Amino acid sequence: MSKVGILMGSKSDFDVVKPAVAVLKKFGVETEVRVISAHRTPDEAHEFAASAREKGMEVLICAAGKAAHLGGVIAALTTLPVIGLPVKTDMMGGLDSLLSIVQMPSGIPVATVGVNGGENAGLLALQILGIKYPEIADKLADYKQAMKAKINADDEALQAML
Ligand code: RP5
Repeated sequence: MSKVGILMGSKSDFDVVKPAVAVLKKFGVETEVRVISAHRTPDEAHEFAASAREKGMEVLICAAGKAAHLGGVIAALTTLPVIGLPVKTDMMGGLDSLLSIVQMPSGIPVATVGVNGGENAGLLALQILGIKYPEIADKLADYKQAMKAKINADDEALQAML
């Protein structure tokens, strides 16, 4: 089965990354989860990106905060799709991270989810994989159906209360 590489710039990002790991695990997708920094360990970042495809990875998720260059640096070094996951910060609530990741110049796209959007990062990786793996697309359809059923049930319960 396919593999999603999940990088974070610091171990302090791990709580934000956990929901991505959890949803990929729930769908039976193998992950490789690493702490690699664009700034503090640039050689490791380069090595990871350069070898990711030959190691069987098909999508990469890069979580980072503040001057969050990890996704952009990795995307510069691979043709795999890169999902950026901005981490909330004390100073600007993660707006700094979000803009650092989403505002990539033309040529190097990073598909960015919301601040602390770990679950969406995992789901987006699954949707990309679903193009190639019908069993993942089928599970995603079930997931959406369950979400729809829950919202409909919530709506009915609300109507009954009013
Ligand atoms: C970034 O700097 C990391 O992604 C992290 O969000 C932020 C702070 O890192 P620590 O100082 O907590 O290690 O590189």
